[in-house]
Amino acid sequence: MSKTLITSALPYVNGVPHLGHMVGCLLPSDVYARFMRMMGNEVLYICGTDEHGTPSEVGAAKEGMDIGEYCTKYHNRHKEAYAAFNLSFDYFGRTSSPQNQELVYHIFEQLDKNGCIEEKTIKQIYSVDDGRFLPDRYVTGTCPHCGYDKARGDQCENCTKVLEPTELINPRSTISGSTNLEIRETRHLFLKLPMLEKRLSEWVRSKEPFWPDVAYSIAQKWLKEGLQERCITRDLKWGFPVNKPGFEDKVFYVWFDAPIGYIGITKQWADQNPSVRSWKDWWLDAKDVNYVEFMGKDNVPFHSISFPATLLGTGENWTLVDYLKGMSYLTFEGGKFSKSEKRGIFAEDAVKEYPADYWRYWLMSNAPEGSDASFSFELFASVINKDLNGVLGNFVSRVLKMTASKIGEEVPAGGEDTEIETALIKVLQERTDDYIKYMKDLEFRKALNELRAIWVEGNNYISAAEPWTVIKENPERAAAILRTCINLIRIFAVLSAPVMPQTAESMLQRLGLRAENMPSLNGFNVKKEISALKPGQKFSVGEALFERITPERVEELKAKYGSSK
Ligand code: B3M
Ligand code: ZN
Repeated sequence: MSKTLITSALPYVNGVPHLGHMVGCLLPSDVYARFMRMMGNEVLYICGTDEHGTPSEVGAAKEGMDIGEYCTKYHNRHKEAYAAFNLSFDYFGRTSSPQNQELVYHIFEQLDKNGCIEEKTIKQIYSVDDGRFLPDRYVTGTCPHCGYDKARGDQCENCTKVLEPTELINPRSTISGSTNLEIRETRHLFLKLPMLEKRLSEWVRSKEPFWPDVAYSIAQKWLKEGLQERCITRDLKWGFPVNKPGFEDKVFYVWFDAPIGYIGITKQWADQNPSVRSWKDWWLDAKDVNYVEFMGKDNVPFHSISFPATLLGTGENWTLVDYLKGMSYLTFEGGKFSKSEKRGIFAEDAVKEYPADYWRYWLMSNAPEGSDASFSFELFASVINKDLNGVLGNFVSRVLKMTASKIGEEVPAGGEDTEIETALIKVLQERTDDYIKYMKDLEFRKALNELRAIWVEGNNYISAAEPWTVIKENPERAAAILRTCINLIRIFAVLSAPVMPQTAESMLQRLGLRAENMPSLNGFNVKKEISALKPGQKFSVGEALFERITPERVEELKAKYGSSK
């Protein structure tokens, strides 16, 4: 069994996740983790909150809370929202854990020992009114590259360029809005990326055929522009204090400790679960690990350049990413999700309106893979009504109701298959193979297209076979058709399970089956699976699988969650 390590970018603990965050890394990583488990792989799926740095300091100050308590409060909120979305992490940890601190210190010591760290005196923005240095997000201003006027000191959200606060035009303090800023000198530690450039570019080149275009081109662009030394310490209170004499009053930069957090969180998990593998089996001198990372495209530079360089610089044999899935953005009703402007639907509210599977299905079939995608309640309603109600839900209820009323609540016996079934098996096998291939290749939109097409084949089959007509003349043959249809429900449940786990479970339950006993997707054989449910097996019709979303509800949702108009 091969080992698949999956990480989703660690969401900043401040604030709560909206649909854009969900589809930007969390949900696709979950679908992939579920899929890989169903393929029979040993999967470790890790995520957690990114707790250090200015975002948390700013957030805690806004709420007037102690920063540690603030992080715990929001860590729990993230955890609950993801549980409600059925994200199947093996562990959801925290970058502020002692385990992460231990790893950060170790990695830093190795880098320092190998001459990859340099001390430099630099000029930093100091706010006279706030009485402090203003690193990273404590400064807002105009991006020198694209002119975006709300660029943050660490990165421009608009053009994704990584910035130094001093590069911003018209800088102002994020804390007070003050423009009474001075440049003062302070001493910091830098990671000597130029020294690692050659090894790094060889490594990036070795990934060429495997990384999706976005990720590979971002990494190449960075390498072409030439790597610069990156400051890895900050004048902040919140963070891991630097373990080097003379720097104890500074902390490590959040982007230094956050990716190491993937390893730290694995160690947190292993420490709490003595029966599982050692964290090293996944991360250090690990064998047969295929490591897949999910993230928004603005995170790609950190994952394809600075984090791998950090690990390479230790001279130790750390697991490096094999496949990096960088997602584009999801917009809300044509604009940005914005908490402050009360626009956009947040994960914890979304599941109060409709079950998680509605959102999971919509988001995955519209995943912003190649380019940005846009969410609107109209689109949401139309997809749910058409695909989930009209195709999948309709098939399930039609088949079970008809069988129950004409024959009884059990898989019917008798009758022979004909060439219609042979043709059905052939087309379903082709589509299933494609579905599995796209999932393996992390091409989610294409995979979801196939999944929908598989359900459509069920409807085509029942329309062509017409059991409701056949039953009058030839009840045996009608029994065979309905038996095939009930088996299709099971097949649809199994294939849909990575995307819609609760729906799959509900479909299986109706057939008296349990989700734990689903067949492997590896080598999934339609011919075999289509007769897995034998005559006599009891079923129950149950409620409709999905609810239609009416135009009135759409208006209601728009009024409640805003639209950008
Ligand atoms: N917290 C950025 C973000 O949430 C950052 C990711 C860290 S991954 C190690 O977009
Ligand atoms: Zn910019």
